[in-house]
Amino acid sequence: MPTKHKKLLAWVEEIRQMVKPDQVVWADGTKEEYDRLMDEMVESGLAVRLNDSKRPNSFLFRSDPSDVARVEDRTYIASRTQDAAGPTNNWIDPVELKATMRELYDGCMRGRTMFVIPFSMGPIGSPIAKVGIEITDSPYVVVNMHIMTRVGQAVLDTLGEDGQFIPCLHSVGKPLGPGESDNGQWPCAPIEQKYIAHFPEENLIWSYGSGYGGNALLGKKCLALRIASALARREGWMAEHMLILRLTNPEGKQFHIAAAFPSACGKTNLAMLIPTVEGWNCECIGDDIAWMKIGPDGTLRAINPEAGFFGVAPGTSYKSNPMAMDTIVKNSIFTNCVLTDDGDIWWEDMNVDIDHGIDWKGNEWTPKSGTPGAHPNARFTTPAAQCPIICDDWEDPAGVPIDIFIFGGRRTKVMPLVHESFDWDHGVFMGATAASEPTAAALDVKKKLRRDPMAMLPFCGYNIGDYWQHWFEMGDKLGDKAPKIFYVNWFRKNDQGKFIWPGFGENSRILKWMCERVDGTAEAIETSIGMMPQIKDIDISGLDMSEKELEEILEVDNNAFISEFDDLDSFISSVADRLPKRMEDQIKLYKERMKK
Ligand code: SAT
Ligand code: MN
Repeated sequence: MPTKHKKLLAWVEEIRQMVKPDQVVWADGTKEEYDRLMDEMVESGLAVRLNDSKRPNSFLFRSDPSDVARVEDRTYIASRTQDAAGPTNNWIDPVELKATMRELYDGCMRGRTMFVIPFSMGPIGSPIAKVGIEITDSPYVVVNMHIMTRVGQAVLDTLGEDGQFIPCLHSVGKPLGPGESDNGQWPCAPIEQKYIAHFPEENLIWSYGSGYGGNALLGKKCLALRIASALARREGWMAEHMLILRLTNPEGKQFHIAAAFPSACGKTNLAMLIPTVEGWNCECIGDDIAWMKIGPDGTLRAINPEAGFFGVAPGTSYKSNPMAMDTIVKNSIFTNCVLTDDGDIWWEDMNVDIDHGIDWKGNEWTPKSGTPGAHPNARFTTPAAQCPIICDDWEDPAGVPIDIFIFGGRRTKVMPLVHESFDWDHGVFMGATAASEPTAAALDVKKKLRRDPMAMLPFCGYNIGDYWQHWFEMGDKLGDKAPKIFYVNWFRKNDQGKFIWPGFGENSRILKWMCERVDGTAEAIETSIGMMPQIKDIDISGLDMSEKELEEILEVDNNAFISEFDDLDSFISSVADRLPKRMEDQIKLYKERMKK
């Protein structure tokens, strides 16, 4: 045994007896382990080794068509009371859920290896980091965890004999009979047997039936967001669905930005932005999750708890995100992408032409096939350290001081390009009422417009009303050191259905305005939704865009917002008696401003 931690050993033994694997293997996080597991998966037909001269040490996996994204309908917060989970979560009684899941787990690893993965979210040993132990029967999960987290003996060493860890149990939910194998098929359970379960009061995660992404790599959404958000509230810090980046202006002054957008709204692209504005520089710290604590100097300090990027592949190109393209050149895992005839990967909007390949379902494919070659939620898993613009301080255990929060979503109409909150409370309101048109990252979102508070709708592990209250209170604690809060929408379309704002690197023009607002050097005018730049405040020189178009996306149409009052009210009323008084005040003020 690689550890003397009694509680850990007891938990591993308890699970072993329940799931009845053929063998137990403790993951050590080494390259030898990674290579061995990859060799086995290639051998068994689950993985394809890509052409080494094109993409060294990289692999392609194809999942089951029923297992391609997070399943929000099957994701549960099993707190003792329904009220603790609140209106935005699926709640089940924890006792009942455990009974149901124990039955599923009973013997579920027959014919398989049970891996025990000690992992750290955050640099090993950092005071902000947390240790998790994932038990899984998926070697695909093990190799992904190698990239996405810090895995191995060093984690067990920091844990010592009685350190705290978060137990994360995962099974693909497909036991094998004697002599049976997966035959190269992605193993998973049918949808009605999938459970992604969180027990926030026990810091416990139980996942069953899915092998994909956030359903199975339990360090990410399950631990670093759902469990951590509940922990953070109890302990007075923040676990947010935010990228982290550093911008440096021509004078060398640094600004740190944390930005929250729903899944698949371009967070990874923004995190690796190459500014088009002269003299400004951007470095990436994280692309998905920020853990933030108030530091000794009173500023809000952020770390990226992850070690890799699990990014949406389709749409990633040298135009949209050259730094991601240069990150995934080697040592990467691709899931549900097209396999090209020369043994490389491809996806839609990669800006590369191919005329034939094997699609994500394993079928012959050409651009004329009439179906997407890559699944819209196809992903790459790649080490953060390989990103050419990864910030030197990205693993600094003390974190970076956040100056700016950005909220946003995908709206083709109504929401203008950018606005700034009047104050902290107003900024909390802006984040809380953020709305977006759904993307491919969740299988089961059918609504046209979904309110996605702070982009945490599927990730807040407790009552959303209490979460907003926690935000208000963090503002009180931060006082004049609180970050400024902005809201952006890069996705406005014109009447021909074309995006008006060019986006990508050009977003730096907007970030620059924000930094100058922090410095007090840029102007803004007061509107009904917040402080906004005027046309003259945004430099569009060199852009293929007219002043008239800029005017269109900076317009605030009160009537359009008023027409969404009903939607806002029904969302807010779901929070019922957990609605913070300060949020009520903000809504009143907002409506008054709209009707002026
Ligand atoms: O939750 S995943 O990690 O699968 C991806 C996402 O939705 O952002
Ligand atoms: Mn995300």
